Amino acid sequence: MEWLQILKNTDPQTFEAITNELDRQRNTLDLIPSENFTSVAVLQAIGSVLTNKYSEGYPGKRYYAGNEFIDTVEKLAIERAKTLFNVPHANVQAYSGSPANIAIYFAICKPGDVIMGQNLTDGGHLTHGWKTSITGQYFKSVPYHVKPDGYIDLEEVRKLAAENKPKIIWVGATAYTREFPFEEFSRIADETGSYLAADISHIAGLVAAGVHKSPASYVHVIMTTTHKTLRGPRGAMIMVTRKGLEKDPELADKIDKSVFPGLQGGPHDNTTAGIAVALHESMKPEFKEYSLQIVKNAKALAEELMNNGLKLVTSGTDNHMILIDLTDLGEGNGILVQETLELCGIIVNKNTIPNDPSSPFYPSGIRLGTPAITTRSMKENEMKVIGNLMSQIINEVKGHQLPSNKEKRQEYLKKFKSDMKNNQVVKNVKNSVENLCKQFPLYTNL
Ligand code: DSN
Repeated sequence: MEWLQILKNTDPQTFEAITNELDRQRNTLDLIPSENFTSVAVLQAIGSVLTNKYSEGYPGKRYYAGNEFIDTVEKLAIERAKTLFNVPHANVQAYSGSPANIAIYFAICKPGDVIMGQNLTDGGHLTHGWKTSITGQYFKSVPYHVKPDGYIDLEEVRKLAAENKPKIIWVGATAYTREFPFEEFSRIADETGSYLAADISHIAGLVAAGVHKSPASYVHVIMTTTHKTLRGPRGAMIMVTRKGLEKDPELADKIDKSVFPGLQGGPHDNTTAGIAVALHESMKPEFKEYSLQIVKNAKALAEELMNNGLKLVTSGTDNHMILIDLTDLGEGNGILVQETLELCGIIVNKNTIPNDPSSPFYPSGIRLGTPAITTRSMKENEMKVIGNLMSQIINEVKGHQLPSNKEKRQEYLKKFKSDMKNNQVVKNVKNSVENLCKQFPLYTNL
């Protein structure tokens, strides 16, 4: 940890927390599909002196002096985004995915307009119109759903769009394991005159590498975060397509004005530099190999879980993600599986499944994915091992049930975790995970 020596001396407490987190990342299996490990080059860019600068405005049009080199960095990020995603306009300043989506609404919609997105419990994102999000309160949200087989119900999308004439339709989700049907959505949006926005936060790396179909020729605007499969720093980009500029030649300008001065002040220039570096990395042939392997790994892991008798939403995956339907274990038991896996060093997140009989906080599913473990160079053989270890743990959770009385849940969970810590299968799996992590070391150059 030579790179943090100065921090160690000035603030030992923060230093210790950071080094503990590094150890945690090294010694556990990160299966959260929205997480990844950036390169050290990206870490250097985001830890650079660019954090010191204010640069409200855009390259060549700033409100402060001294932005010569910031302009260079932002232009690099913009040009790389345009090339990689084949779009005529990119804004790289949004602080993260949710504010970027709000900026898109601010550019296109007025309060009270009808918006359509994939329902949250069907895999959609909060900012696509869920009731607790500002987007579900300032707009009239008409959500669409998935069919019993877990695939998006395109007939329902067409029917709801025809009836409600939404201003904007979202295609993209946070918990969807199949290719997004951009072309079909584009026909529907064209029929109703709606703007079509693709939220490709989860799959951006796959799209950049040509491993998932690109939405660029089908939608008007694309939003992506930069830290998931794209493997950059925490941030976001909003891109306007040729189709978007045909629909509204001022759309690019409206998006830029919506981000600044509409919603944000100065961009985080160190993050912009990290995005530029990540985009540069994702143009390399190795990134295509990496992205192909993410999908191969997800398919291999899905196969192993199903071979062990587990039920997956859509019975498999096309991308980096897998959703396990745990309803056979009883309602709301996603948390029991998440907590037990964490005791073994396998990090996943509890998630709703379509038609979840329980709630988003105590859902009946588990969401997992392969971007981070693929960054560690794991391949299909390791997926078999991991799928088998996970299945053993899920088997151990069988027979346990989260109380339906909400007040009893915290106490139950405490006792459940302390019992599971002493479970022999949990101990064995923990050992296997530690061994696997040692074989695939992380950040060896830090
Ligand atoms: N939190 C992100 C995810 O995990 O998918 C979405 O905002």
